[in-house]
Amino acid sequence: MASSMLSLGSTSLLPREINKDKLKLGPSGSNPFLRTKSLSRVTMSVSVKPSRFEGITMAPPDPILGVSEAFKADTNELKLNLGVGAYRTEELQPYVLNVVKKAENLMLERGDNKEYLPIEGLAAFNKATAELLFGAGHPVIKEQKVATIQGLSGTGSLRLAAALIERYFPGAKVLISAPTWGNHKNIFNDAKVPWSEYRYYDPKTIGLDFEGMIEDIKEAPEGSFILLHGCAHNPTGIDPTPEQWVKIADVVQEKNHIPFFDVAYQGFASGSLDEDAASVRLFAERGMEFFVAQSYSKNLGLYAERIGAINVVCSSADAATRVKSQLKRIARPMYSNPPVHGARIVANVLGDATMFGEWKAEMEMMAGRIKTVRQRLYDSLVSKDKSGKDWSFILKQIGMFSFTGLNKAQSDNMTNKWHVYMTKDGRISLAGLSMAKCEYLADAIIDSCHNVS
Ligand code: PLA
Repeated sequence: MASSMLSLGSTSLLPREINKDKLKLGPSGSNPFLRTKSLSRVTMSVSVKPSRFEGITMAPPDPILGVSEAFKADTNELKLNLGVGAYRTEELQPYVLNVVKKAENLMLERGDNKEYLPIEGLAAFNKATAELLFGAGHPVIKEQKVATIQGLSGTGSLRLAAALIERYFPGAKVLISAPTWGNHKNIFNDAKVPWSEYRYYDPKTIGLDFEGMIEDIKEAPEGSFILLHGCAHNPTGIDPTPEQWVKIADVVQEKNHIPFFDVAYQGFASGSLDEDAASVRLFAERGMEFFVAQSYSKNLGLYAERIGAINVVCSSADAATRVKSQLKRIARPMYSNPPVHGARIVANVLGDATMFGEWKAEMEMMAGRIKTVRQRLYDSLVSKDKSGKDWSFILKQIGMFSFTGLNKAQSDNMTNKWHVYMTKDGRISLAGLSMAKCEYLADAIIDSCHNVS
């Protein structure tokens, strides 16, 4: 089309004369991309390559994944990427678990095919993932009350559940913690599910605002969905205590709310898969109906394989069958069926006692390394900072992240002056930190904290 509109010289046609009927690019029919110039007797029409997408403005960079893009563009050798929650070795290299390589080798040896999976995903994966969450032999599993379908990791699984909520609970609100993982809001916005926040983090105590949380959950309209981080709350690293979980379950039950767990770090918080599933299991024991999204990005290091699941615990096997059929109906027009590779890795690792043991050992190693750098960062801060500031909150936080309390200007200083890349809410991923870099990071934090307001 572009070439037919470009003509130079005295024979050129005015834009209005070209494709008059075909070009309906503006309200008046004029083509905004054609510019006409009159040079004495020569009329020249030059077309700028037309785009139908002029109305599409530039989207802002993603607050988390955009940080990795900025990091890549920085050429300074001191640079440190503490933005995305991705595990790195002490040498700051990505890590593929040995047990994952072993499972992949097995798959190659077996010559597994590349046929489509069913819409709900790999059966062996769905069975194993629900068992990992609730514990094999749990009544909800034995009585077939869980609708599990494989999702595109945690994000895709959350999105499926959000679509189910939008379709079957019109107008119901989802309550999310303030703050929460940035993408939660996008997921519910895109699914057209209304949400509001419940109090969670108290900047004064750098701890959990438990009273506020309970009050807000109590005040939410009956039958709301309450989004809870199963363990290792992102971004704060602050989890309720077991006693507080009991109270949360009490109010959720009292108000007939529907819990919606996001379990993205099972095994990464405490190092124990069972301990990290305790919150979910507490709700299951009460016979409640609820959602659980799972991810294997972090605990099995399968980030790019996009492997996770959505589980809906129902009060009967019959309800679970119906819910599952509707989840499949949502998935089919979105992506048809999920990828097989990651599902096979998880199914192999979880389904083999030896490999399962190897996985646990590697996960403990990863969780352990994060704990060690957490301690080293704390030690460096305490020994270098002469202001008397209490840094003990760093040790109290758990999981991959530390919520430093640095504000946006201070976080900008971390990046612009120190080349430390982090999210603007003050979160740093300790999984991307090495022992060798702790002192440098402490210097950057102390400078940003005391010299920038
Ligand atoms: N839920 C929470 C609470 C998360 O922190 C993340 C990932 C996910 C779900 C989804 O991960 P998945 O889709 O890969 O399974 N959060 C990361 C990455 C690690 C991200 O933002 O996508 C983060 O840096 O916060």
